[in-house]
Amino acid sequence: MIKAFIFDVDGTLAETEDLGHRRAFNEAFKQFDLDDYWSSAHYRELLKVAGGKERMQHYWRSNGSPLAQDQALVDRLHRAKTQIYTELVAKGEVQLRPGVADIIHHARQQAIRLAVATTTARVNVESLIRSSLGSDALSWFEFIGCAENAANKKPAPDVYQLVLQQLRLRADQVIAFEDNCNGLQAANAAGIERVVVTPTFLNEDEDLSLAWQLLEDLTQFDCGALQAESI
Ligand code: XBP
Repeated sequence: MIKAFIFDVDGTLAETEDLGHRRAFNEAFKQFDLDDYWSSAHYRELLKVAGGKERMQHYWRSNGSPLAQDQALVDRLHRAKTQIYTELVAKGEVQLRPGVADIIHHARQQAIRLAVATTTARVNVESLIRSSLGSDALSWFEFIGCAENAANKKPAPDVYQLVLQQLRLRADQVIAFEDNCNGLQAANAAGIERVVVTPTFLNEDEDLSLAWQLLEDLTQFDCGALQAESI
């Protein structure tokens, strides 16, 4: 019987990547007088590397730029980017994807526990949940696994393992909701077989064949089937 839903954030709860993170990276580059600019097409490639700092380092490394080695600059840039991102989200510029709010409300009604498993920073998660679901919605999530508490980012299983441990649940007692291949691999590597994947335009070309359910969006997810299963 399913006891918890574990949600990825970026791309799954909301299309944060292009409208939020990419814009924030570009704005931070400007603030630091860097010429770098990431187009949507380029960002689609860069997304294969999870984590904002890791993504910038990968980008400069592949350009042969010395900035890749400058950890202090990467840290300062990432702080600026996070500030810009959370302000964008707080202004309501990023909306939940279709069906997400309904599934969360359904879970609460059915006493299905809720958690988050993401590679992004905790403040980003808090900002999105507050602005899109209301100021008390953070308390609905029993545990938030995020960049600060998982050593290795997706596709490593760390964040999912940590969430399962915190919830004291087995992998077969949860459903994970993801949007991309890194997330699907991370959940599978933690032993979670039921992974519902709802890709966005940024990752629809990825191999998502190992998804338990591959859906356009979460309006297509059948909560009724879960009830039948638990009878
Ligand atoms: C999300 C990410 C994040 C964001 C940037 O991956 O890769 O790194 O793009 O956030 P997932 P930070 O959806 O698989 O969790 O800059 O805070 O790292």
